[in-house]
Amino acid sequence: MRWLDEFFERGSRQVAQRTSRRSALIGIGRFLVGAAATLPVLPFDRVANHAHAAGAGKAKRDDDTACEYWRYCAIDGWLCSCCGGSVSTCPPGTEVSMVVWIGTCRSHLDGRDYLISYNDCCGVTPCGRCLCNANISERPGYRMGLHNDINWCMGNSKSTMYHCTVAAAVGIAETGKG
Ligand code: ABN
Repeated sequence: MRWLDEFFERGSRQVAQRTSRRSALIGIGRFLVGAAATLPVLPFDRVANHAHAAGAGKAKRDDDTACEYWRYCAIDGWLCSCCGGSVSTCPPGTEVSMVVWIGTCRSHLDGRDYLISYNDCCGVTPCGRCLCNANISERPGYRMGLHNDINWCMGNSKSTMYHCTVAAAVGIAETGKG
């Protein structure tokens, strides 16, 4: 059995010559990094978080003091519903702008597209609460009719001071499909 002893001795010497302690540590490190990346390390519940986030998003589409509220899809300004008014009424002491910005927003409630009139409320210093800047379908300033970063109070004769913006649904957008 001497040949068997020599065979294993030769094999172990070759392995020992080819590998060092450093390369063994590198191999173990690589294995651990690979295992951490491919295996689920801790058994925690990710589904609950997603369900909560989806619920929060939907709640905000119904909350007229949140920028995610469905009628604010093309708004740029302070929300009057955070400033003593509501989604469609100006706060007491202000007057509604004569000029408006019209946007089209899809309601998640019935899936239809609505024309939304974004009027500014004027005559009092800027409200400063709940600034929203959604700007869907807005175009740069040189396309005047398609730009919403404008003080619509400028058309009022009494005062051009901007306070906040309301979003009144004024019609249903035609699809053109008949
Ligand atoms: N339409 C809201 C607004 C007012 C002043 C300046 C920019 C935008």
